[in-house]
Amino acid sequence: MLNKITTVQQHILDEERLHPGATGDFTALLTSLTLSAKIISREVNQAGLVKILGETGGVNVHGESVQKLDEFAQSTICRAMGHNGHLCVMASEESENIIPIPGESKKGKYVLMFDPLDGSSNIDVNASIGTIFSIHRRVTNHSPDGRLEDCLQKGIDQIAAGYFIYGSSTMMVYTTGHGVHGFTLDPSLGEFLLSHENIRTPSRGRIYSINEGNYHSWDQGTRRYVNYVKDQQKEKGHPYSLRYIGSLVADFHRNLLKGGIFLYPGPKGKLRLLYEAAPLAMVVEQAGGAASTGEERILDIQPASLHQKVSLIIGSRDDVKEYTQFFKEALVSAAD
Ligand code: AFP
Repeated sequence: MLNKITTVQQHILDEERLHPGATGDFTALLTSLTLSAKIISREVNQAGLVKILGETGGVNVHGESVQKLDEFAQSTICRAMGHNGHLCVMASEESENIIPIPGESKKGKYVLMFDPLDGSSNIDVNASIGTIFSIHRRVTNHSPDGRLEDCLQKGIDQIAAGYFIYGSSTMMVYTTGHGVHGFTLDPSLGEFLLSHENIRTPSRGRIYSINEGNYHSWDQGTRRYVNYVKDQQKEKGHPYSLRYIGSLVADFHRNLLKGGIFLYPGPKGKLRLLYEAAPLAMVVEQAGGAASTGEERILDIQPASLHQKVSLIIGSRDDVKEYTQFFKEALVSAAD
């Protein structure tokens, strides 16, 4: 028998039905998000044409002024999500402060955190980029408007998380805590269709992804770990292959499907807890993998500020576990 055809809307609706008393608001919320991604995807696919078909002064073929793609993605998500009545507040990697829902719009019970266009330095070279999102239920009830407190929630309290990847095709990967599912956009239909049901990441991979140029600023544990995965112990599957494009969604997505470990270690870390680390940590754990700073589980971190940065070690469970052993051993030997 041929595989069934399931759109992302049907899938979200089925997931929502697992929760007794669900109102349909959550389905509507995620549906609006898929609309934003389709608009961003269309723009990303035309990125190279702007210079060819557009006019000087940043005007495209439609006579519209050309925005930088990351600004475009940010404003598209705000326009699509700010008026649907399901959110009380948003926060984005591109905005310093929380993004209130416009005054005239109905306020809802959900909070949206997002990185509108992750890996944007890759736009000009046609490599994959993505949008990362995370949804929480609001925790304040002082007024219809959400507050900073609603945004500063632990990853463990996310009710959904995922990403869109604008690559050789556009995909949506998401979880609501019942496994991880992937959908591929059929541009001719304008629909995301279920293509990767119940994704499970291998418990161990043979890929490591890290910016090796930063070697001299890494902590001792990370250096030892990276030297270890590059050694010649064939019985352990070493040396691992290095794959790193510098676009977190693309590096993460490959490792999720094939197995592997992505590392952006300290001392300060570069990646943002709320817009990058926590959403992908929920996805990877739901797929059977793990995410850690080396010292603690990403999902257990209580955010202190909107743009807090963390070290991120994420991917196959056994690889992440092995890294944390190296990291902790190095801390102990430094203390002795
Ligand atoms: P940009 O959005 O500025 O390209 O940053 C991308 C990113 O936040 C993440 O997607 C990459 O994994 C990481 O930075 C790459 O950082 P390095 O360039 O320091 O390796």
